[in-house]
Formats: sequence, C-alpha cells, structure tokens
Amino acid sequence: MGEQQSKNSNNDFDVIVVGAGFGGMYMLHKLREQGFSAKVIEAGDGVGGTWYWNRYPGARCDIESLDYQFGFSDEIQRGWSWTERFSAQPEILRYAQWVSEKLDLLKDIQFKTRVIQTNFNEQKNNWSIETDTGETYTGKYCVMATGCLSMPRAPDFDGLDSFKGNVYFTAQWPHEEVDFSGQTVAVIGTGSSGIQSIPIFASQADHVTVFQRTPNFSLPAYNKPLEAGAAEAHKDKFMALRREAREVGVGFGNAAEAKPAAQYNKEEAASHLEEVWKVGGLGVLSAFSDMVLSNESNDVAAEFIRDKIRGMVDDPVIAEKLAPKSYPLGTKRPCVDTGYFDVYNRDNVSLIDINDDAIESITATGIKTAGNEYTVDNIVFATGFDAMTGALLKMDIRGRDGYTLNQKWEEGARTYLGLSMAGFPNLFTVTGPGSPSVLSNMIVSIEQHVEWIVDCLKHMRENNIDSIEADTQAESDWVAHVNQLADLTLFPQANSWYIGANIPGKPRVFMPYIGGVGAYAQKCNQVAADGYDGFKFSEVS
Ligand code: FAD
Ligand code: N01
Repeated sequence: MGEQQSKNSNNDFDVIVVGAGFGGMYMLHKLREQGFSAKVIEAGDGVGGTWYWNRYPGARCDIESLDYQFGFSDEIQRGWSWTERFSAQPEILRYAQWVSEKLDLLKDIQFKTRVIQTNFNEQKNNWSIETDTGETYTGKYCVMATGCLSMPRAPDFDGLDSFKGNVYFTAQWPHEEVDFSGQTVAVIGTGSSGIQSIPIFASQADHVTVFQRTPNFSLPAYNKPLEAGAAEAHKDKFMALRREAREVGVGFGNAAEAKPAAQYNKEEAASHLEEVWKVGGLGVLSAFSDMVLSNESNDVAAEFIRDKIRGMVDDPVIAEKLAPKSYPLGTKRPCVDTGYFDVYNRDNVSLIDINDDAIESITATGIKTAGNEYTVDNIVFATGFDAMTGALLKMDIRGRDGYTLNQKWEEGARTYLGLSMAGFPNLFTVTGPGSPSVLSNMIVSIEQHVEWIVDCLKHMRENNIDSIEADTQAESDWVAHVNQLADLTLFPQANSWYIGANIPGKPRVFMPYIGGVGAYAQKCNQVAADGYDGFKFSEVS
C-alpha cells in the first residue's frame, strides 16, 4: 500500500468508493491526502449526491446552512459564503461543485456509472466491482458512500403506466425547469419533499390536489437572507462551534440545557414552546429533554403544534386532517417549511385524505380514488426513499463464501457501529444503519465516519495488516444495543422510514443509532484505541 501501491493499472486501486455525495467526496480527499489510491464511482453525472438528484422546487436544507457544511478545513469554510439561513438546493449543489474543484476531486471520479455488483475475492483479498457500463474495478478496500436517502421508493400504484400526462419524482427531478403554470397537478406524499414543494406548485398551477396518507409535523423555517457581515463573523467562530457540535446529540447547535416538560406549568410550557417556535427550524423538537422519552411530555409539544396548524388553516375540517395525531412528535422525521399550512387557504389547493378516500389506481387522465376521479395534467410522487439500506441492497454485495448482503439482512440491517459487517471483510459503510446518520447533521456524521475509516486503513498499513472484518459477536452486541436504546424511546411507536415501515415487506428494525453523535464518536474512538476492539485482523503473509 502507500506510494508504491498507489500506482494502478487495469482499474485496480487501494480503495474503491461508491457514491460522490458529500460522503464520497470527503472520503476521496482524505484517502488521497494519506497516500491511498482511490477511485469513486458515481451513478449521476456530477457530485453532490442528494443535492444532485433532489432538484424539485423548494428543496433546501433544514439544518442551517452555517451548520450544514464541511467542517474539516478552515480554508474551505472561509472560502464559501452562504446567502440564506436555509439554503436552497441550487446553492448547496454549487457548494458541492465548488468543493470538488477546490480539492481537485473530479479527475478521480467515474461519473454516469452505476455499481451493480461487488464481490469479495478471498484468494486475492480484494473487492471486484462490476458496473452497468461493463467495466470491472478492483480495490483492496471498498467504501460504500451510497447515501441513506438515495434510493427512491418505487410507486406501486395500479395503472401508473397508463397515465398520459407527465409524471415527476421529487427525488429524480429533471435538470431543466418545470413550470406548472396553467396546469393541474396531483401530489402524492406529504413528507419533507412534498411539504417543501407543494407551496411552490400552488403558486404556479391552476390547481394542486394533495393526496395525504399521514399528516406530518412541520415547523416554520423563517428562512431569510444571511447578512454578509454576520455570515463573515460566523467564520471566525465556525471551527470551535463545529468541534462542540461533534460532541452533542445531533451534531449542530450547542448543548443547551433543556428540562423535562413536567418542570413547567401549563403557561410556562406554552410560553417556552412559543419562544422556540418563533426562532424557526427544528428547535421545538428539543424544547423538552424528555421529548422522545415520555408520551406526556411529547404530547404537550405535539398539541402546541396541532394548535398552530388549527390557527393557520381556515377550514377546521382541513386543519384536523393536517394535524398529526397518530404518532408522537419527532418519531417520523419532522419537516421545516415555508408557507406549507397557509397553502390550504388557497382556492387552488385541495387536500384528499386517502384514509377516507383511498387511491385505487392511476388512470389515463389522473387518479381514481374509491369515491372520485381526479383529472390532472401532472402527477408528482413525493413518496420518499427505501432509506438506509435501499442503495446497499440494490448493489448485490457478495462477501465471504458468496454470502450476499441481501441474505445477511433478510431480517433487518445488522452492522458493527454502522461501519462494517461480519462476513464482508475490507468493506466499510459511511453513515450505515447502526450509526447516528439520519438522526444528526449528516455532514458531521459523514466526517466522523470518513476520518475513522481512513485512520483504520492507516493503522492497517502501518502494521502490515491485510484484512479487517467485524466480529460476529461484536456485531450482535451492537445491534442489540442500538435496539435497546431505541426501545427506551417513543420512536418505535411510529410507522416511519427509520423503522422501514414505508416499504412493504421491509423488516421492521429501527435503523439509526439514537444515542447521539458525541456518545457514538466516543465509542468509535474507544474501539480504535483498544486496538480495533470487535474487529478481526489478518496480517500480510
Ligand atoms: P448522498 O448524497 O445520497 O450520495 C450518495 C451517492 O451515491 C448518490 O450520488 C448516488 O447516485 C450514489 N450511488 C448510490 N448507489 C450507487 C451505485 N450503486 N453506483 C454508483 N453510485 C451510487 N441531511 C442533513 O443533515 N441536513 C439537511 O438539511 C438535509 N436535507 C436533505 C434534503 C433532502 C431533499 C434529502 C433527500 C436529504 C437531506 N438530508 C439532509 C440528508 C442527506 O442525504 C445528507 O445530508 C447528505 O447529503 C448525504 O450525503 P451522502 O454522500 O452520504 O449520500
Ligand atoms: O419522503 P417521506 P420525503 N400512497 O418518506 C407518502 C429527507 N428530506 O422524500 O407517511 C400514499 O418522508 C408517505 O406517507 P406515509 C428527510 O430526512 C429532507 O418527503 O408513509 N402515500 C409520506 O407522506 C426526510 O424525512 C428535506 O403514510 C404514500 C410521503 O409519501 C427524508 O428525506 C427535504 C405512499 C413520503 O415522505 C424523506 O423525505 C426532503 C403511497 N403508496 C427530504 N407511499 C429537508 O427539508 C408513500 N407515501 C431537509
């Protein structure tokens, strides 16, 4: 490995990285910095991952831009100036492109190439990676930076192919502008993607019909332009703030003291929630320290938001349909919106609760429900993702003895630390199931994983170690720990994508690690300090 092995021929590299979102980009940079040869293989024809694919109108981050950026380089953070509190997709994509140019990443990324199979070769102790372009790459190590929310959920409505109008998927939005002026639009799905895009569609279209299965808690963004002076001043504090953020629960903000709801009387609780609500963004979720531990506490905040919805939506029947009541606040991913609930006061927007009037099929002209037929020019599917495991399982990953990841995960994802799987030597996942990933500022989690993986590869190089594999017992213990923690919370009460409930037939296992990014990073560091406890090494013979 190192200088000598960095040279490659015939598509052979030290490390093959799959995916060129923020995870794959930073992985490539870090690997090259440490003298490893690496190739990134990416299905899209540009960097940015999530921000390359999700180009629907209204798409923006819901963790503030000043937090939702790389923190590994002071030079990078100083070189980019965000223009909005919650930046929109085009700006985040431009940022990803700018970083890729600054770090000269593009020359080592193979775009428009999808990995369709990966095989571990036990004799050669390496991975061979097959692509849809017919090429084969080999790497001693393989790092899956394939994203937690990168495999759109395929809609399974009868008759979809018969629809004569236009069909759009928020997660695969066209690169050219789509303008619904003078047209009618049906939107299926009211998760974050639907909630962000519906107000924009409503401002363009003659009519928008929203098909809702489960209402979502959504908090106001109060988005605004960032004043240049404040954004510049923030740069002086950023590195220290980021160090602090890596120690706290969700990887942004600081460890502000929250109290259990029971420590407030009714008026105090309402005024506290009002204060947090006024700030905008996700803050309401951490207004009480026991928000996801106690149904009673949770309901105080949930009822506060339901009342806000009732206050924003003129028609009380529609307001009740939009007010979530079937799961605790925060146990399905809440949204951050701009003008979502107000949209239902417009004459050109209707809400169909499909629990009352189920979708039966898609027809040539629109959507047929049990009681009606809706004729539309366009259907937008904002129906989400096969989250956390979808992209990995799609790839046909074959480990030791041809054992596939699909076989291993038949009853749900099993990993050690969300980083590695028993039976799959020299393979790593960035923000895999079993790590904080989607319950955190993902860029913080990505950086922590990338740095841990590259430190591990350096350790192996320095100690002549040839292969690394998670120990089956360590993996089982970690899976049990992740589940025990989740079971202490209200999360299992919701039919969420965190638990695989949005995909028919997917095993119901709570996938992310809920103990927080600080506790998790400590565990990873301890594992490394203890000689990679829970991993098996084999030495170069
Ligand atoms: P991705 O960005 O998903 O990149 C993975 C890449 O892998 C993709 O480009 C994909 O094409 C490629 N890939 C997958 N499979 C293959 C294959 N077989 N062959 C080749 N290439 C493959 N997180 C936050 O923390 N804050 C936010 O505000 C936030 N906003 C979001 C908004 C939207 C609309 C969505 C969908 C997600 C959001 N997220 C947010 C989560 C977001 O996914 C992460 O923050 C982050 O961008 C993930 O980066 P990644 O590199 O891990 O994965
Ligand atoms: O997907 P979702 P998303 N018939 O799964 C409905 C991140 N993100 O793309 O809830 C009818 O949340 C489904 O109904 P139900 C963020 O992490 C962030 O919106 O399953 N309806 C739901 O309403 C987010 O959580 C931002 O009952 C069907 C919707 O479709 C994650 O990505 C923006 C259906 C899907 O909602 C996913 O968000 C966007 C069916 N057959 C995304 N199938 C930010 O703001 C599904 N639905 C940062």
